[in-house]
Amino acid sequence: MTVSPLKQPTHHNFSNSFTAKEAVESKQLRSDLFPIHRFDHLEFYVGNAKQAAIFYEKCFGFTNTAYRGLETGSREIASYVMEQGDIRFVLSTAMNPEHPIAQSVQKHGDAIAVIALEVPDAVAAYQESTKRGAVSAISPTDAEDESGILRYSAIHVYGDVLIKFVERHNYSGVFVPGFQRRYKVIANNNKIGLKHIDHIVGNVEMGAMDKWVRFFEETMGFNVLAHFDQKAISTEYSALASKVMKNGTGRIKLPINEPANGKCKSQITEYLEYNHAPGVQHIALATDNIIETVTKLRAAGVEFLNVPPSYYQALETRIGKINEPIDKLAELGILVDRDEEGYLLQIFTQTVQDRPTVFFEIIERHGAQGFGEGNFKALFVALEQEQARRGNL
Ligand code: TYF
Ligand code: FE
Repeated sequence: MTVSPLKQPTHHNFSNSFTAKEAVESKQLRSDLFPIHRFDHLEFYVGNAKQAAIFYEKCFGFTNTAYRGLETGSREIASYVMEQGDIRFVLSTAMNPEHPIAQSVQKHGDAIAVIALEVPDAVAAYQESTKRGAVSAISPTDAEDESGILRYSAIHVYGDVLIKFVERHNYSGVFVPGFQRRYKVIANNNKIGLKHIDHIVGNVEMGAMDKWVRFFEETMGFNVLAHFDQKAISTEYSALASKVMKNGTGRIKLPINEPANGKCKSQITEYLEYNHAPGVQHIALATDNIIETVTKLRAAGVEFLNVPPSYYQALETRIGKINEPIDKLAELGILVDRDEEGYLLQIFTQTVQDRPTVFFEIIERHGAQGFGEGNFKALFVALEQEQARRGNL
């Protein structure tokens, strides 16, 4: 495999420390500055990728499709590509303490390091975003092997997270150059039914949300799809404000949360304290049969947030009639919300590492394009109970 840089970065403004004033730019830029096909993958930096791969395989139903490590000539990094439906997670770990992945794990614990987007043109995505102020992380680079050329580039987003642009139309290999195919089908791992990434939520410091809203508007051409202010989603409960950014096609949805002042310590503040930086808080994975998916996840040992039984007594008054077995939803702890366009079913896992940082949402949409606003109160009460159990309220 050969790797060659294509071009040097241009000027930049959107560092993690720029001020609001520096970020202000004209709003005429807010339309697709460059197309994005889909989420390409999410890369996790972890302490033990071999064991994490087994967790995502046995508990979440992913299949390990590609690998790099000592056996394949990768001396510094081991990585496992885990796939299910259109979802691709890459679990990476370092072989020595100076490696940036080891440094990341020391600071954040296991965490999401890269949000990779598949684009038709990784040079254009890089140039369009950096010339509007995105900070360069990786200038356009070609990686080549016998399966073709994969082109990529990356910019910095909140915390230590990168947004990577991956152009793969000239590449036919299993993942990217340097990886070997490793297709293992495990009898019980292909029926969980997770289909695609619905949204990926970032937590930023108090007061920083609007800066990152402008980052997505100005450097990536995203728009605000929805916003939830402090009053709407908090008061006595774990307080936060949230704005949902989406790209032109609406397929890429990246909400941003910031802590707000409430009676107790915000759940976002708790995240920031343990992640020691802003970063990715939750990944929503879509299924078209949430009852089956959650039944299997629970059977495999995945733990979810518990909502009080009273939630289900009040349900039909709140959302009206839906064609779902309410008793089954109650048994599994699945939440329901409705908006003008339809309804959605959702549930949240407990955090998936020792630090109270990253967790998953499982979501099934029936028309509704929202995020479960009607569930925020019940959800935040449940989250607050978990915070209390950790002594962090
Ligand atoms: O993505 C969302 O907005 C919903 C609700 O800390 C939510 O999944 C928002 C904040 C939070 C947990 C869930
Ligand atoms: Fe969500």
